[in-house]
Amino acid sequence: MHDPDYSFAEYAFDTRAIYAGQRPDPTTGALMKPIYQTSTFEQSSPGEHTGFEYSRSQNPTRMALEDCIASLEGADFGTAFGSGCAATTTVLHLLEAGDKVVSSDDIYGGTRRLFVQVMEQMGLEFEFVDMTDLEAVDEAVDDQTTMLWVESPTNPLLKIYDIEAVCEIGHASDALVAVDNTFMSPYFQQPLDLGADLVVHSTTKFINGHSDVVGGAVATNDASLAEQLFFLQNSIGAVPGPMDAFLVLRGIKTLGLRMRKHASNAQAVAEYLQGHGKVDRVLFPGLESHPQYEVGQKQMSGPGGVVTFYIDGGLEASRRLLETVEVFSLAESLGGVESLIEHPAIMTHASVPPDKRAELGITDGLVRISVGVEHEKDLLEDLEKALARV
Ligand code: P1T
Repeated sequence: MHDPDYSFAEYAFDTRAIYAGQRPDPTTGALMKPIYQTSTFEQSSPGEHTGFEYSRSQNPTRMALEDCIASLEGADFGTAFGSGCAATTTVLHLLEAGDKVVSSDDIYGGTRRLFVQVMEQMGLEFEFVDMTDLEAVDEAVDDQTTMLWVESPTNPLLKIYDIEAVCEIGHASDALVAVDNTFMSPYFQQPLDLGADLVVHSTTKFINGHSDVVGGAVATNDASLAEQLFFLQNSIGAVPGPMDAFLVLRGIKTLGLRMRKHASNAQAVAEYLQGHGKVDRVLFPGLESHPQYEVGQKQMSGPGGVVTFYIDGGLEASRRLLETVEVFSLAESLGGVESLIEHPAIMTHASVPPDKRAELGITDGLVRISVGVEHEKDLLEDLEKALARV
């Protein structure tokens, strides 16, 4: 039922974002994909149906979204989920008890929690390595390793890993490589082109872009992996509803426009912060001072919209800043049109044990900003006013 002929493969990204997977409704000509808000579909005789039986298995609105995301990632197959964590959970079910996953050390706190507090209980083993050190990755991969989990750039420290090199290491041991591409969106990075087997998204972030849906997605070019994913998607059942699928489809239409603005605003914010006396260090892929700047230039076509920095004065200073900003909202999440600011140690990465946080550098002075698409001047003035009161 998925329609590869409607991938608009020959068109540019911005065009695909608007049309891919979205054939006009054959009944009415409706340009926008209808919200097929139904749990089930009528059959003419037992087992004889239109290709749609039950909305956990197939839903036309969800499938349009899946085809659109696949097209943007340069993938043949897409699957959508009820959250980024649901997408990750489903991917991990490709593995079996006894398998080992070698994962980036700095990852979204909820992903680490899922790995260590849920999946380890089910017999998977995880080893976390700093993937900027390719020798360490090579050493960690052993006979038991069946998957490498790569988040790049990482959340919250924005470390950039050489995806092509990590894929080579994984594939030399016949391990699958899954890349969480949430921070870049397919607009700035396409991991399948770099050799990854699976690309995973929290569509809650840039892909939807309007902070009104929680969702996830997985895309692949491998037909046998896709078949397993469709089986697991239906069997586990962590699917998004039709309304959420519709909203993400609507958000996606402006993905390119938004990413360009996120990136230019974030560049301005990062450069401003880098020159500020109360800021110790800024981490942003668009700054030449970023330790993996060259790797980023090689595999990403833009820096994204997230900026992380260390403020002088620890928790007292970061708390003051977070309480004082007015245009920025103090909230978890990222990738929406509105600028958000948050404290990883207390908020998004609270579930990471304190010793691991300290090891990684997720300290009390660390602040993460998701730069929205407001006017640049208002964002810089807001930060200036708030930093003056720190
Ligand atoms: O929240 P959910 O849609 O389930 O997505 C989980 C997830 C997966 N991968 C990355 C890189 C993420 O950043 C997230 C969610 N992150 C946040 C909520 C956050 O504020 O960092």
